[in-house]
Amino acid sequence: MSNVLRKVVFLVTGNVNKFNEARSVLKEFGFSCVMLNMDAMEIQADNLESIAKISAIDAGEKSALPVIVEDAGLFIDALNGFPGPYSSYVFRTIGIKGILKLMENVEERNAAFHAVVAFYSPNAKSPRCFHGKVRGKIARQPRGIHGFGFDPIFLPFTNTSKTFAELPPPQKNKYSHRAKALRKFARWYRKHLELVKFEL
Ligand code: ITT
Repeated sequence: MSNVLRKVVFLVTGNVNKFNEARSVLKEFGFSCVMLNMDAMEIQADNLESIAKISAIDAGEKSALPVIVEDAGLFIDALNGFPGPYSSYVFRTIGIKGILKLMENVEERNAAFHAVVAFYSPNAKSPRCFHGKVRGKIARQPRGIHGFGFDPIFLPFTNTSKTFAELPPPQKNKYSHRAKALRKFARWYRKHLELVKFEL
């Protein structure tokens, strides 16, 4: 039983797109991924790491499982990093339209997606974080049908002719912020599995 569970990563999220992206990255390392859609505490803070850590501790303690939480945001240079850690709220309120409005007549369109994966196990106690980042530009118009959130207006520098939403999921996963953070986590987790004791 426990050997099977050692191959499982519990991702706490309510976002099925995020889960699907994570699942295919973790599969590269032989891990299965289970979506834990639970009510974990989400604090409002000005950095992704604090948000991810607090959620991971809360979810790990409530579920008595080793868990990861992945928190991400879009940081736009010309807006001093806005919406950054407030991306979820901004997406739900002003959305892509609102961001494009704020960027009207702005020539400097550089931006980055950042992701932090926080791992917490009730046995290991202190959470551990892994970061991923991808730089690009904010498009003038939304384009594409894949992905989620701000993907239709993000043109990664590695492929500036296509937005993230124009790339099929395996291509976004080649160099997305989320994939980079998850790969760092997965490499570390493979080596440190003895920290995790399953009590199921
Ligand atoms: P959970 O907290 O339940 O995991 P969420 O959708 O709220 O799901 P985040 O807080 O990590 O996820 O992300 C905040 C917002 O940032 C999210 O709602 C999107 O609008 C945007 N975002 C994050 N990652 C993205 C990505 O890969 N592509 C496009 N937008 C993204």
